Amino acid sequence: MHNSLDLFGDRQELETICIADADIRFMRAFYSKAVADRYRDILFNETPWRQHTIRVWGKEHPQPRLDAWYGDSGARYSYSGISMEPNAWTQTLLSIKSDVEHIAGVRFNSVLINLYRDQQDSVGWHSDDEPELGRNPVIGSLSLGETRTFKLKHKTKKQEKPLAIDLTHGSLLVMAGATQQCWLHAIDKERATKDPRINLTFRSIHKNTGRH
Ligand SMILES: O=C(O)CCC(=O)C(=O)O
Ligand SMILES: [Mn+2]
Repeated sequence: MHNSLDLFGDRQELETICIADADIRFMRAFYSKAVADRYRDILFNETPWRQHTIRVWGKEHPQPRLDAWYGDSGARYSYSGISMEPNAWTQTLLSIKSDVEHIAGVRFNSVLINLYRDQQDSVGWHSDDEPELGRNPVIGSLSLGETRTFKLKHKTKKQEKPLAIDLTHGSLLVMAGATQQCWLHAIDKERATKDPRINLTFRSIHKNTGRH
């Protein structure tokens, strides 16, 4: 099923986002609309979504999105004090993983899936720089459903302009090189009504350092 030609979108171009201290590529039509619709619906319905509580400045808050973590057994992962044991891969996720690996040129052993239920869900400024991801991680980020704006800002160089990329249905963003070391990213809440959006960030956890 994987290699059939109509799996992917018409414009299989990998654009380079030219910014300093980063290596970011974007493929707008990674999946065709039909395939993206199907994966969006399957993942929306079949994922065991959870809402974590995070502690910020000593106060507990429900995270403004739902998520789920999948990976090879042993690919433990933690952020903001949350430690997650991965769910076992599904056939759907293994198919998607293999497609993303084909473009990203690396193998992944885990994926964090986020569900932004509506315009009020968001993710604050951060980088994917947890120690278990190693130095200069390659992150493959697939978006399904509503378009949301992915913002980037340089951590130290004020002269580097912040950037906003619309992550459309079926698009793939690949972040590599120094991107996580030098830039922060976020998805803001919005005022206009938004349908749900699912984002999958494929990652490679270095198992020996994952001792959280
Ligand atoms: O939803 C997105 O596009 C970004 C998600 C993200 O940054 C993360 O899960 O680390
Ligand atoms: Mn991130």
